[in-house]
Amino acid sequence: MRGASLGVTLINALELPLDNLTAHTQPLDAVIIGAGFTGLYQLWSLRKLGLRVQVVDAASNVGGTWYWNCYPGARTDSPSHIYQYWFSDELLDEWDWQQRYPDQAETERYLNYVADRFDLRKDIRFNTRVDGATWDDSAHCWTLTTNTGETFQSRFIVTALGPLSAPLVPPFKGHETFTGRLVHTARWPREGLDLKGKRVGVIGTGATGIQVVQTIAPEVASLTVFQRSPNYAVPMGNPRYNDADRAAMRARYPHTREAIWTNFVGFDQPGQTRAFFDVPPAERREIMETLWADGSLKLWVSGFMEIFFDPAASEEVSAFVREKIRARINDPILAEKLIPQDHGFGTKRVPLENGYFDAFNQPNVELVDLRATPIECITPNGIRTTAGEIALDVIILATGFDAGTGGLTAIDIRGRNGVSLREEWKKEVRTTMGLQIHGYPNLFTTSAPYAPIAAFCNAPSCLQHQVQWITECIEYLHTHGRTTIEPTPDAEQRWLAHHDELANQTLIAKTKSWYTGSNIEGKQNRLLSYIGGLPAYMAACAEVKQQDYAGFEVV
Ligand code: NA7
Repeated sequence: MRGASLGVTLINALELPLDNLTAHTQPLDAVIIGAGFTGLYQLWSLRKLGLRVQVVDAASNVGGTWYWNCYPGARTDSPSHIYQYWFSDELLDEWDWQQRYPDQAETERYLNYVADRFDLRKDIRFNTRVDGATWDDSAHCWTLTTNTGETFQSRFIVTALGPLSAPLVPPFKGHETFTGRLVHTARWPREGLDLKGKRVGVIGTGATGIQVVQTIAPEVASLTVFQRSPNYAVPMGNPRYNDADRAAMRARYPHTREAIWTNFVGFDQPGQTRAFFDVPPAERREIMETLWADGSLKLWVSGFMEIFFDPAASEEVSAFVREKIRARINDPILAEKLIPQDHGFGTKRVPLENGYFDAFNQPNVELVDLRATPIECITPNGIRTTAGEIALDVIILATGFDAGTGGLTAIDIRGRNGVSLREEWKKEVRTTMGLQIHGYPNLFTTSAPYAPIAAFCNAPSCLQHQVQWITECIEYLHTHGRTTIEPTPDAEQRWLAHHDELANQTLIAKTKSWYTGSNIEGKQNRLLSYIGGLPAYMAACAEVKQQDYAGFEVV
């Protein structure tokens, strides 16, 4: 397995040259911000090096995304056999996945199991939000401040914030006047919210809105779906697993754990090898039907790559999906409103769905097309569009996130010479491979812009690679008696130019969505995710490491 060397090299934490620290608080080797998928693995990895590590998380428990997003219907769109950790054979043997696409509760249980199994909690400070982090250039360390008043000093910071941790609450007029319950899906009450018999409005029809709508439609009195942009979605096939299924899955693990690193988006199924237009039309159709019938994201991530580059191929696949959606909706006028026409299939995140389109055939579900009748304001009784007021008891905002950057800019990060990352990123968002930022020594970022994990990757595959790279980098610094690492401006510029060159060839970069930052007013419009594929990204990262961190200043 990749990163196996981590188990054999043990650094004595006391050997680290921390003498310069003005240690009025607890001097640490590393603070990890976030106790989700990435943070837990990063803690396990750095602990293996013998480092003094503290994880800090605003939540009251582990889980990250899977802690906060406990809204009805929350579920992974990656199958369980690739939405997991690979670092422990024991864990792979012990954990029994219950279904192909685990729901939020199952994924959260898994992460809690990992935290207990590897005794991770003792190094996690819950209910503590990091508000600021300031680099001290003479002591070569960071000081982190928190909302509880506790401060930490640390040589390294690893941000494990997830790409989607800063919820977007659109500034609707009258927001505060609503007398019912208004909730964002990513801040769903942990104690639950009883929607039975209520008049509910859902704003947003991305992956989240789709999951919410299909889940609550049967139980609410009325459901009004406020749609600005229709979305493609593929029907999910979600069988429950029995022991025989799990045994077969485990038998494939050696293959799976190799396959994900060689796959463009960190899945385990290869895409089509022949060029789209080299395949005769009837056979293309047959292939699309087979991928569609799989009940997974294969049509998107294991289909024809041309959907990302070639408008003609994109149109043919999109027309195929539109036909499938049309067939699900009884009212043909409504069907046309629910079918995307302004972007190609796969140029935005494709959700899986489980009854979403059928919900609109129910008498208690109504679609409000916000392109025809935009929202004017939220009123004490509900939502007013240009067509009038709709009375509601509950408004659910499924309006998404300030992706990639929002988690980082929520923290007042001050690098060399007190320069604010938040202010710098208002001018231009810059990173080197999504792993470090010039001007911010010893700050390692995961799920940050210009790495695949910012959007276009099976998250656990890409994040595990990032954690391994960061861990090996810190190990290198120690074994070579170095205390800081920071990318040079040239290396950063080269990576950005490479990123832009690839991104600008794609239809994804030309489509409005959170992938390009265009869901946030005033945010720079640039593809967040590195689009050269996970293998190319990993090769670039490996090259940096093999060349003793070429492009990085190591002191
Ligand atoms: P998304 O995919 O960003 O979807 C947000 C939805 O909310 C989308 O339909 C937006 O319409 C809509 N939206 C956002 N702001 C407004 C306003 N002001 N008025 C009306 N509608 C609005 O977020 P999700 O949470 O669904 O998914 C994020 C990721 O989480 C997903 O891709 C998975 O990876 C997991 P728009 O399309 O902008 O017209």
